[in-house]
Amino acid sequence: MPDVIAVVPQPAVLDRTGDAPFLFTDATTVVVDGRPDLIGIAVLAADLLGRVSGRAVEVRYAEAGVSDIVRLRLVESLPAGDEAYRVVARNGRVDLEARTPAGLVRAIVTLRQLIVTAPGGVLRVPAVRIEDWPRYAWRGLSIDVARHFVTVPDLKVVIGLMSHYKLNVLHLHLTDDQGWRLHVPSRPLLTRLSSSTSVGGDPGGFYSPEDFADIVAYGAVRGVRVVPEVDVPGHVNAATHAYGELTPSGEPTEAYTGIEVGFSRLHADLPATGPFLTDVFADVAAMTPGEYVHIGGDEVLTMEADEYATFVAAASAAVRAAGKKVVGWQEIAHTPLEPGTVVQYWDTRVDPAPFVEAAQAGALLLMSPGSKAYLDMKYDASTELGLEWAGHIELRDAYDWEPSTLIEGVPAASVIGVEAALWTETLRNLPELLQMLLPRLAAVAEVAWSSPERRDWDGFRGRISQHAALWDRLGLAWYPSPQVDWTR
Ligand code: TNX
Repeated sequence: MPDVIAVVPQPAVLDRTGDAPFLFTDATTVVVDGRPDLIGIAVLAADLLGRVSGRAVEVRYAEAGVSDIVRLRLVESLPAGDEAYRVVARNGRVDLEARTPAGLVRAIVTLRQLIVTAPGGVLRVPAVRIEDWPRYAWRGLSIDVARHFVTVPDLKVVIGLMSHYKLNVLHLHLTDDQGWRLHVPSRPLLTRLSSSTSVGGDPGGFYSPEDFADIVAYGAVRGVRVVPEVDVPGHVNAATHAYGELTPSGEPTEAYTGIEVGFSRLHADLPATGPFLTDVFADVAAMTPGEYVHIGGDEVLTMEADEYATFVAAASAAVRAAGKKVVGWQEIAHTPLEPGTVVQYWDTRVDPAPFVEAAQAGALLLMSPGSKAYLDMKYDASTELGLEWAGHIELRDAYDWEPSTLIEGVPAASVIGVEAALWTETLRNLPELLQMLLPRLAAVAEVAWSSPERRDWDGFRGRISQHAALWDRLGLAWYPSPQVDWTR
């Protein structure tokens, strides 16, 4: 029986070369040139391969005397793009090549997925040649750490999973009515007074600037960058609870632990509001090495259009003044936007005209359709966790959709990518998060990475069925969708 090749997302080019397979043995060693930017990647490779193979893997800086080599190398001769990579596996050696360290991470996780346990317990990698690159530059996962806090260790597990499926953007929804989760030095009361709450009276928490830097660094090594979101001018009860000067009465609002949306708001005509926006976005931008900061902008149900537009302009100006580009939820498309602004599409029930106009004016569309990519939706009526406002999302629903034709009239070139979202009104801990993410995150990842002619449901179904063994080995919770014949 030929070895199964169960790489997810499906690579652009994958050929069986007919050589003898690479056998993973106690001698298997990662070899890399001793350059500072590559040593960290080599250590990551040794760790990831060690944990999937159950063998300790060493790192060396020369091939001499090594018999079963996993060779990491930066090369120029690859299709364009920072994340393109090549994997060539045969008896005795695997070559992992890319133009950048981020590309090498994509090669390493691919090798990890290629390892199969043959009868007798032999670990082997089929002899293949893979050349691969992403369809979209932005392949994200948004996590709501406001409704329920997600600790740094738990977030690292999620980042590892993202990296395993070649996702590259972690969008953190850091603020909402129920809690403020990032310490902002210029406004210390936000976390002092508004971080201990969560939905349903569950415990809260927040990230210190050091925690945030730790998350950013952990992601960076794994090819995942962080986009922080401070949601304004709605979803702000945590802010108005901490700073009464943001309310017309001057009195702080009560803490909120329910799950209604749309009731809280800032006020453009209060003197404290402008400085709040400027200082908060400046501080958040300063903590963010990535290009983008998200200003929220969703579900502002009690504000006139003019005042809303004033807020979007002020928040955007603060982000740009701090040297970052702006992302906002789809509602910002109703206001004038600078070219290059990213509009995150989520509610598929609305008129597409504003998105077409925004795209014509130079905005980029990020696709997070609630009915496909909202991984907090229930799988079916029997799912205990999750919400249902956008419908039920079984694995095939998360897989079978095409980003470039999702919004009629938006040109394909205006679509910057795809982002899954995980809102946490009902999700309280890591196993609950993982049950909603697995297996659907892998489906959305393939939508984002693989070109449409390489994608098909039956192929995906067959490949993903092989992944549960690793999820089990790593102790990750997952949902055994009845749409797949799982191999465990
Ligand atoms: C809509 S999507 C929201 C969130 C909720 C989510 C629940 C978006 C921009 N706003 O406030 O948590 O639905 O699925």
